[in-house]
Amino acid sequence: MRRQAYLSLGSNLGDREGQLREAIRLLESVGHVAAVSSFYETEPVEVTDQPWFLNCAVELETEKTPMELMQSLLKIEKQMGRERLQKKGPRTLDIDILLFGDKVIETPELTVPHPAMHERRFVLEPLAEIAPGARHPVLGKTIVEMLQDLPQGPAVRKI
Ligand code: GSY
Repeated sequence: MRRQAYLSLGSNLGDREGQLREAIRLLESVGHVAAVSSFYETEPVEVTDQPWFLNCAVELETEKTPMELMQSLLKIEKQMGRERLQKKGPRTLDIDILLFGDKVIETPELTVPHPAMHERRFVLEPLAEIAPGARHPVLGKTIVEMLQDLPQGPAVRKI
């Protein structure tokens, strides 16, 4: 069964744009890349003493289960040389599953919807471009509604 997943991609080390573009290319082997947002220059959150990120959102149509998708995304991150040196620190590539159809998943390995997506402008602004009316299955709000609820926060600039 083909499902619609929304992903957040980010990079703040090395050739950020090249890495995002290569990751999107590799995602074609995991499913059909149905939409890609603009790229956004974003101020880091949580660990603020690190380079600014380049972020985007992707809509992926896939036959994989959520766990299979997570494994495929980890493989792409690894293939692109990601090392986890510091928790929430700089990285060449990060791919998070934001939404997977209307599924709600809570396991030790994977939480969907992504537990922080509704608090992150760097996630919601790109996502609002490609899926403004997609609904968070737990909060019941659309992406645009979640974006409107956000206080002004760390900078997010479309490039
Ligand atoms: O969770 C994704 C990695 N990440 C980011 C990010 O992608 N963008 C911004 N602006 N800040 C971030 N902090 C972390 S951790």
